[in-house]
Parts: sequence; C-alpha cells; structure tokens
Amino acid sequence: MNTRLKALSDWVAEVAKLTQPERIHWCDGSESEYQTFVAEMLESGDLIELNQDNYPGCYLHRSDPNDVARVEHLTYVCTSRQEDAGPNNNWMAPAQAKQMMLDFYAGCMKGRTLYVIPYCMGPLGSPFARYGVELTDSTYVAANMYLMTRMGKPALEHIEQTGSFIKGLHSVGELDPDRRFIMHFPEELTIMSYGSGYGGNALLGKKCHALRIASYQARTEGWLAEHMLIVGIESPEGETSYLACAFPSACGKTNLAMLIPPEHYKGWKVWTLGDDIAWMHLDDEGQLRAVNPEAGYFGVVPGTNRKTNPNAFDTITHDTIFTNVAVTADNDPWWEDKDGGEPVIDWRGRPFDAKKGPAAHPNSRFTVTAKNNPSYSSLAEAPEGVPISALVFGGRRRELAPLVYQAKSWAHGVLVGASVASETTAAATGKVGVVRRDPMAMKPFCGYNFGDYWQHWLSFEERAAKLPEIFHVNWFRRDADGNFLWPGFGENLRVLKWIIDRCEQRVDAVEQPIGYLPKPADIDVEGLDVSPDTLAQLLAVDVSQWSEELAHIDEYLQSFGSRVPEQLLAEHGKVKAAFAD
Ligand code: OXD
Ligand code: MN
Repeated sequence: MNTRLKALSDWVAEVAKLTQPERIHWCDGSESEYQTFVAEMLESGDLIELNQDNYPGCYLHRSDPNDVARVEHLTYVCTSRQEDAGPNNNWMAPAQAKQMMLDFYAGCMKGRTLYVIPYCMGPLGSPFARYGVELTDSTYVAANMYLMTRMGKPALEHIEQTGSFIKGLHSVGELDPDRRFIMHFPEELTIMSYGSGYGGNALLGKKCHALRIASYQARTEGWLAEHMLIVGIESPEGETSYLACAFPSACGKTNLAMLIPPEHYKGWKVWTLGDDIAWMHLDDEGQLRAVNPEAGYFGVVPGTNRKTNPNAFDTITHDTIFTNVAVTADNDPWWEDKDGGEPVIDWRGRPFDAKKGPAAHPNSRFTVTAKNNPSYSSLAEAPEGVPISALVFGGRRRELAPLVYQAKSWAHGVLVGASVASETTAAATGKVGVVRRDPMAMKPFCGYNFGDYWQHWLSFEERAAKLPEIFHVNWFRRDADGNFLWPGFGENLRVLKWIIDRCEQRVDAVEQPIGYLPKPADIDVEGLDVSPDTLAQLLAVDVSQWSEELAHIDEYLQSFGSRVPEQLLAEHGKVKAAFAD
C-alpha cells in the first residue's frame, strides 16, 4: 500500500475486498497524471476532444441522460437520531443505510480501477483547511477532483501526519436511478455515494464534504460552512471590501464572483476568491474571515457569454472539461446564449433538432481550475482567509423581494437568511420554477437540523467582536409582462456599492418593517435603461404580498418545532409588529 497510515491502508484494503477492482491507483495529483486520465478517457470515449485550435485542452463529457443533476430526494443525512438531521433532510438509520450501500458496493468495481484520491479543501497548510480521501471507480471523477481540489501528494502527507481525514466512497455503479443514493454519516465523518457520476453527487469534496459534513463539524467547532461565493471589491481609492453571498444553485453565484464593473465604474476592480462555498471563522480579534475550500469551478454553462460574464467566458476557453454541452460543425463547444456559432450535435450526441429541446442541457457544466480566472484574487490562497464586511442572501423571486435591503441587526439578519425562498432551477432534478424555502441557500446542503443551525448562526453575536452587516438582494424581480426589472450581471456592482457604503456608514437608508432600504437616489442608475418608476418598483415593499409571506415564514419556522430558537421567533414577531404599526 502507498501510505504509511494504517487507518488509510486498512480502509482501502477493506473497500477493495468489497468492491473487487481490477487495479488500485493512488493519485499523486501531478499534471502528468491528469494528462493520463484524459488520454484514458479519450480512448474509452468518456471524453471527446473539442477543437484544440480554438479551445486548447478542452474536452466534452456526455453523461448518461438520466444523470445530469443533483438528486435531493436520494440524498440522506444518517445521524443516529432522526431529529438531529431535521425535517430539512432525508434520514435513514445509519446501520440500515450502511447495509444498503454495502450491498450495492459488493463487486461493483470488477474490471475497473479504484482511484485513491487524497485531497485538501482550503489553502494547503491553512489552519482552516480540512482533508479527505475519496475512493472512486470513475476516471472522470478523478480528473474533476484534480481541477476542483488540491489533490495528491501534499494532501496525503498532511493526512499521514495528523491521521485524520473524511472518508468518501463513490462508485458510478450501473448509473441506475433506482440504485442511486448519496449518504452522509456526519457522526462518523463518512460519505457513501452510489449510482451517479454527476458533480454534486460524485465529486465528494464539494457538496458532501465541504457543505454537509463540514457544516456539521462547523457547528461543534464554532465556525460556518456556507453555500456562498467570496468576492473582493476594490474601489478606485484602493480599498478592498470582501463580501460572502449565498444564493441557491444556478442563481448567478459564479457570475457575481467574476463580475466586470460597468463602463463608468472607472478604477473599480473585482477579485474572485470563490464561487460556491465559504468556510468562515472568527479570528483572534473576533473578526469573521473566509476561505474558499475549493480550487476550481464547477459552473453552469448556458448563458455564459462575452457580455454577461467575460471573465467566465475567458476562463473556459482553455483547459476545461465541459459536461453535456452541444458542439458546432467546427467541433467547438456550444450552449444556449453563447452568442455565436450554431449547434450541430446536441448534448446527448444526437443531430441537433430544436423541436427536441435545448442543444446544451440547462444544467450543463464546466470544470476548470480557479487559476484560469483572470480575476483570481491574490489572497485566494491566503491561509488566514479574508475579513468579511457583508453577508448577502438572495433568491430568484419574480415578485416580493426588493432589489436590496439591509437587516437591522445580526439576529434580524439570521431571520432574513432563514426566510430565503427561491424558484427552483435545473441544478437539481425535479420541477423548475417552483418557489421553495431555501434558508441561507443551504436547503440541500445543511448536514443537520435547521433549527440547530439557526441557533448556531445566532451564537456568533456573543462570540464576535465585529460581525458583518447582513443584506438581502433580488436580481430577478419582473414586471407584469415577465420582463426583468434590473439588468443584472456587471450592473449588480451598483447594488454592491450601496452595500459597501452602508457597511462603511457612508450612506443613509429608509427604515421599513423588513429592514433598511436604499433611498432611490442612492442607487446609481446612470447610463442604465432603468426609469425612476422602474426603480420605485424595484424598491417597493408590497404590504399585502408581505403579509402573505410573513404567514408562510411563520408556518415554515413552526415546522421545526421546539428546535427553532426563541430569538428567531421573537425577531419574526418584531417584523410582524412593525407591519401592524
Ligand atoms: C452546484 C450546485 O453545483 O449548487 O454548485 O448545485
Ligand atoms: Mn452550489
């Protein structure tokens, strides 16, 4: 065995005995190893070479058409007591879940390679980094883990020194949706995933480790593992403010993290630290700081173009694995709203026919190292992370939620986060466009009872010296004809600027029952096609819509029974009372 850590070599041997792979490969994480994975997949047909003149180092993977998104109904948190997983998670008794998974795994790797992937989440050597080992029979997963995490030798060395790591076992199995489960055992720091090769189900460092297991650990250890991008906004005066923003899947986190300032924002710069996950800790001075546990992006492709997100567009023109996009006659990757080119072959590999649906799957993805990003922050690898000035929650809401508002206090901000609701997207299987409650954008990712999670959030008030201000944004508000009221993308900087000005106490606001709203004159709309009337609609708080919303929030909070913190209910009571005044 290729390790001196007995706990690891014993576990690999035990898994090999159960799954019976033809060979075992210990990943060293080198570039040449990645190239071997690519060559093997080109040979097996798991990857298709794209046009290397236009897209050097880019490949296309076509997944099984049944395996294109996260499967929330098949994702479980298996704590010993069901109430610890909470109504926000599917639950199965650990012994039963384990037995079912072991039955699936028996002999499942016959004829396949078992890859041993030691990985680090967070900057290598950072006190906030955490380590794991994924065992998988998928070369696609091994290649994606190379791009998404710090995998290989240095991670293994660290694991050997400390003896501690998260165990993740994955097999694509038969890719049969009836034999597919993503199981988490937070009390044992173990993940078992079977029957899917899709990112969120199979790249176990991401949602399974860095969110579900990490959120559970974070609660006991006093930190936060959140579904948040991390971005640095530098003013022309050279002052950089860091924001961490939580939006549900496929609601533009990658776009916001890579934002390009509008033309008349001369001298402004935006730096990306992370596009999906933030791990946040209080430092010795009691200041909240964030690191991004990931090293790459697994982003939604459709809609990315030179206008909406030039940085993302540049990032994915080389050394990228595309999953489920279409291709053009020139063998370039193609997706809806790419702006240029025509699809010839659709994501399933069939001649493109518009009558059969979109050319690229709506949840088609790119996997790419963060270092490809022209706006990659020089502090992205800083072991101590960056100080966070503002936490921003948001959802995709046609109505109700104004463009931006600020919570009145930390506890009120926790309520604002707990009350987030959003229209569902293609990132998970199921109906798209249905409004559901998605507290802190963590509905699919919190590894324990939301009631306890909110209490954990509230506890920061006592422990911190200076907490970030909390905001809520909604880029997706529409008029009666269904048109977006706000242009979004780079123009969102105008809203972020108000947020930063509020944090620095440079600008006043209007107090409303739901929080502090901008005075219309303080949202810069110069050069935009946003009339005073549109801005008024964007900032409107409709009392009858809000009273319905408050009743829903009540019902939702009550569904967590005695686990809901009294303080949260009291905050909700204050908002209701303010509307009644
Ligand atoms: C993701 C998701 O892939 O949230 O980041 O689904
Ligand atoms: Mn995500």
